[in-house]
Amino acid sequence: LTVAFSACLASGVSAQSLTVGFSQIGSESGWRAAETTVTKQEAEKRGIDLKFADAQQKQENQIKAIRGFIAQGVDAILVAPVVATGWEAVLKEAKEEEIPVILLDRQIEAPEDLYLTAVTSDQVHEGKVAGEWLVKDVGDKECNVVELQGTTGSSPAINRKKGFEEAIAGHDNIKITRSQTGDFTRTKGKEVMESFIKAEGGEQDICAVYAHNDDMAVGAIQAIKEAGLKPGSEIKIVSIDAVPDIFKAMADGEANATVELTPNMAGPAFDALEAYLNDKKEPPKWIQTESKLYTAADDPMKVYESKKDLGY
Ligand code: GZL
Repeated sequence: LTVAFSACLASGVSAQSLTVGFSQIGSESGWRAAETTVTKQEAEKRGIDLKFADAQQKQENQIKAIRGFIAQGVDAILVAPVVATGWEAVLKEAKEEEIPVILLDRQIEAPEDLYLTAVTSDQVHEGKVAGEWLVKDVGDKECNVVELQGTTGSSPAINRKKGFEEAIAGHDNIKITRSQTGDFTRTKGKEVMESFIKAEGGEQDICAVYAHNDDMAVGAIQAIKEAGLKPGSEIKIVSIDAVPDIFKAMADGEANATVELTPNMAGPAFDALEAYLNDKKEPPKWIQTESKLYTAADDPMKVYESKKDLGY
């Protein structure tokens, strides 16, 4: 047995590889698909046995999956929480079993001792960067903005709205005249934009679209074109994620700006987890990922080429 054990160590395979459960929201957007791809790659790199569960954007499915992971006795649980509330009971069950939980890409309203850390961007900042771009682009021209919100009750939807409103505050020429959830999907983004155009009329009433993610922006672009209007010029398009297709739209002159969100939340999460399990190192409660503004001036097709094979 000793020989086998030392051979195992010698081969660099960790004596006990970790088993981690991952409760993923779904595949509502290109960005979410990329996050899943990258998380599986990061687990593979570390010899982590990843148990994956897709919740089709339903919180009750996530809670069921987490209970399943606890019953399996996994070493840790990753959760991308679809909404910000309703997690305390199930996280207490994980804590009772001493199974650390790490949040990916969205925050929750719960006592911090119920999770090891949250790996997310600063979503208020993302909304602010998007708003500041529009303020600069519009100058003192009158500008009615329509807003496509993310999933109702999710931290990105709450925070990105807050940040954008902070950026346009004090610029009375810029107003959000319509705001509705498109649930982070292209289909809903298109449907809601069609209803905005019907309600508001053409470009004379809508100067810009602020979408909480690129997928809803891409849906809106389709609706604007089908209405015979020009996205990217008559109606400016600003969103968040920096998925490949928004750069294709920029190259076609149909989109204007996006704020990048890295799909690699799992790398920092697994690093923090291993430091915690191996050396009892407590990570900060928030590990913040970077945000970067891209506009049509940033060689969009080059950026598209650099991202197109990353699993979006
Ligand atoms: C934000 C993340 C959002 C993405 C969307 O951190 O939760 O969820 O911006 C995805 O594309 O649906």
